[in-house]
Amino acid sequence: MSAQSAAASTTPDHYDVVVVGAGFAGMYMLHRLRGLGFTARVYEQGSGVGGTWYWNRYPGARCDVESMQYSYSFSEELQQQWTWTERYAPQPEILQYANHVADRFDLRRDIQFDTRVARAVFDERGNIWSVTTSDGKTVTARFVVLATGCLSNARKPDIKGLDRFTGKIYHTGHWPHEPVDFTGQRVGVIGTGSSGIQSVPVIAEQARHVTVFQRTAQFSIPARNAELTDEERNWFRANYPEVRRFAREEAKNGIYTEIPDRGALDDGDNERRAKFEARWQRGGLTFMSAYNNLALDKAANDTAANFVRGKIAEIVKDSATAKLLTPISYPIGTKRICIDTDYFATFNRPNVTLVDIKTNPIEEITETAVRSGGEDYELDALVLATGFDAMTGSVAKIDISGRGGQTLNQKWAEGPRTYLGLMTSGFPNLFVITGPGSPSVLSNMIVSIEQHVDWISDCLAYMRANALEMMEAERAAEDKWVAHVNEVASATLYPQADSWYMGANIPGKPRIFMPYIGGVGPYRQICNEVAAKGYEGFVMAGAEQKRKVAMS
Ligand code: NA7
Repeated sequence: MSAQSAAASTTPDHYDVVVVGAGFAGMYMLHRLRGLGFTARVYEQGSGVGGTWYWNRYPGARCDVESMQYSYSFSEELQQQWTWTERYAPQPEILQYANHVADRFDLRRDIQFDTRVARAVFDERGNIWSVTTSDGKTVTARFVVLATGCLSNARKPDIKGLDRFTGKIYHTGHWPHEPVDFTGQRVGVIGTGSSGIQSVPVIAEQARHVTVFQRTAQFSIPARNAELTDEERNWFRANYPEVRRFAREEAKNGIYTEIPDRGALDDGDNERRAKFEARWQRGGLTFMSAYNNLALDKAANDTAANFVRGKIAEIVKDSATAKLLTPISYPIGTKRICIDTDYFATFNRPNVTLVDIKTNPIEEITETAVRSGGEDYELDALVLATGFDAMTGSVAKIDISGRGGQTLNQKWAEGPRTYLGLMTSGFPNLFVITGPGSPSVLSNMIVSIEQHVDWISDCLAYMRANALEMMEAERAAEDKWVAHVNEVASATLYPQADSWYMGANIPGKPRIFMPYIGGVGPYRQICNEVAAKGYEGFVMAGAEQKRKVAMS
């Protein structure tokens, strides 16, 4: 960014940076840009901040990363002063936190709500983006940052007759703002991912009857959610420097926990069972950190999977239901593991029925029922817990046109390709936060968001200091990175599951393991090294001539 562009940026329709989305990524991006003196405009399609936590208001919605860790670390005052009330924060509290951050850092004045970015076109001669919003306005910006979220494009399934249903239809990822009362109703829930698994027990307490339509059984670990004590909060507050350092540098998934020193088959049966039992009793995502090879070795993975299968058999009284709820078709953890409160036990309630739509797919939805296996399940309301077009869905909704008029959707038709998950060749000055090719959804999202925002901020400051106005991923560097992302993924069990990580939940979507599974620590190091080598693998150019920046 040149001194001239800073002057130009004072006009109302030009910004140094346009940020798309005001979730946790967009908010922190704006805060950093402001701190560096850049002008920025954030467009947000919702009426408020919070992104995922703005939309996902379904009953029982809460984070599956512990609240003391699922929080920003960039402000010491914020992390010392904010009080989380539960081990896993419920959605309303996370949204409250997002609003608090927006107010505390005075972010709203640069965020335009209720506005979707419809189109972004790169002008190669001026190295500038034209960004058109849903209100028909066009602004220009030197840089565009996509902070559009990974699980933000709620997907309505293509089921025959869905629009005919006369009762209310809700999507967990697009839940109404006003309270929904299921009292006395027969409610159908389609989908048993995290959203279904969190909402079914809560809906079952209110509704007359809940019918759960399951296509694939899920592995789920108890959350063991509880009120946080002052002692627990204070421990984190006192130890934040080390907790955050560990999450960034040492933990594979950005979560502070013990790092396992051995594989599952290195222990005898009793010892292994005791370890799994301890993790099960503690609850939460770190169940999968009991051993260091659960994601790598099928025989090791089987020990964990069988442990959980045994728990399901113990909890669920009806053996046929227990069998149906038992995941058998993929290794544990290769579909995002779920964290629940009483999910399996809920099937012991007389008002809850499980329907196997794998064997008997839904034939159609009528005015009043879901029809499967020739049977009509009469319902008053239908909850679609059918997930998202993950990682690329929200980006794909924007018509983004780069060099030579190529669109991003054209370029990514066979699957997303990025360099470091941060940029994609042919689309200069366009950054993605927690995009495909970065640890993203495999990690504590806030750790990954902060890392990307900081990297992008440093990069923009570097460009300004060096009078550079164009940056683009080199094709060769991108190809190498994509190959590396694939290679690391294929060494794991992850590609064996039909998961949203693989794009498998969207008919026709290319099957590619989208996030980078190398771990947040090594990934951060790679990104830092790339920057230290003068942004190796990127082409950078000033206003006058295109030149590759030499190592500084
Ligand atoms: P998920 O994890 O994608 O789960 C969606 C569920 O909906 C899953 O059980 C799907 O079955 C099911 N589904 C999707 N489409 C259909 C159709 N057409 N018919 C029947 N069933 C269907 O989404 P969530 O919202 O639960 O969670 C997303 C992430 O948010 C989660 O992983 C956490 O990271 C937080 P399938 O397994 O594909 O057979």
